[in-house]
Amino acid sequence: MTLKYSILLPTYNEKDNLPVIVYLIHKYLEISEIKYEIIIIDDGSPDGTLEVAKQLETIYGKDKILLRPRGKKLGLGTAYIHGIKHATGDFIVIMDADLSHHPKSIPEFIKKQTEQDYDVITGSRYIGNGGVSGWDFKRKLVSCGANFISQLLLRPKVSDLTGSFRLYKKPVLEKLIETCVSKGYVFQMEMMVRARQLNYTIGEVPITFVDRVYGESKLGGSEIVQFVKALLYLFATT
Ligand SMILES: Nc1nc2c(ncn2[C@@H]2O[C@H](COP(=O)(O)OP(=O)(O)OP(=O)(O)O)[C@@H](O)[C@H]2O)c(=O)[nH]1
Ligand SMILES: [Mg+2]
Repeated sequence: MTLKYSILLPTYNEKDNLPVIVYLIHKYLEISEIKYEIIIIDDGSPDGTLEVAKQLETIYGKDKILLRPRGKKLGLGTAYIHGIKHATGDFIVIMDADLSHHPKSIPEFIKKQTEQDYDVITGSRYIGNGGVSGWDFKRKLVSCGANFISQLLLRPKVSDLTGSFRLYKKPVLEKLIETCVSKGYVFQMEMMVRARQLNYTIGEVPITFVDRVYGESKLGGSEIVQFVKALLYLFATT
């Protein structure tokens, strides 16, 4: 039996990015002969992302593109939960739709997973030839700082805690989501901390994170405060 991969794409105002990311996923997975479906969870984007998604559904087919929209912006965490409910794959890939995560890494994640039957594969900016591109000094400092402090406090043995480009065995992801309490940026980090607690095996693959090309970035002071609070909470409770 061939394994199937469900790729979750949460979107909010990604009308320019969506056709590109879907094209790239299609391209890289077809050449690697990987069986997949793309689940697009759009939260009522005012820019008309859903209309673009419908066109993509027509082009690539209903077996490849599944539209699971919600009426309004309800946040990333619940978008994943919503997407998983509709996933028919054995594995789930979670990635951003803004081209920060390059689909060419997906076959690399899959290869790594099969090497040792890992429960989770996470893309890492901090190992091998991984890295970031297009970030100013402040953003680099925030990301490195967040990762460094998290490493120090939580010691999760994963080099990139705050990243969000990952592959999970479906039941593992379901279990982790059920266990995690935090929302927002810190959610990705908690997933790794809980994965360690539950003795899941985690493999890492280097990725280059590229800053979003279209649309606006929203990392601000309140996100940072929220992150630090949640980090301390995890430190105290795990
Ligand atoms: N369905 C859904 N998707 C969302 C929501 N918020 C963000 N997204 C999507 O989730 C992914 C990650 O969000 P981003 O806005 O890129 O977050 P970020 O990378 O931390 O910040 P940027 O610097 O703005 O790129 C993107 O594909 C967004 O379109 C939401 O409330 N609902
Ligand atoms: Mg982004």
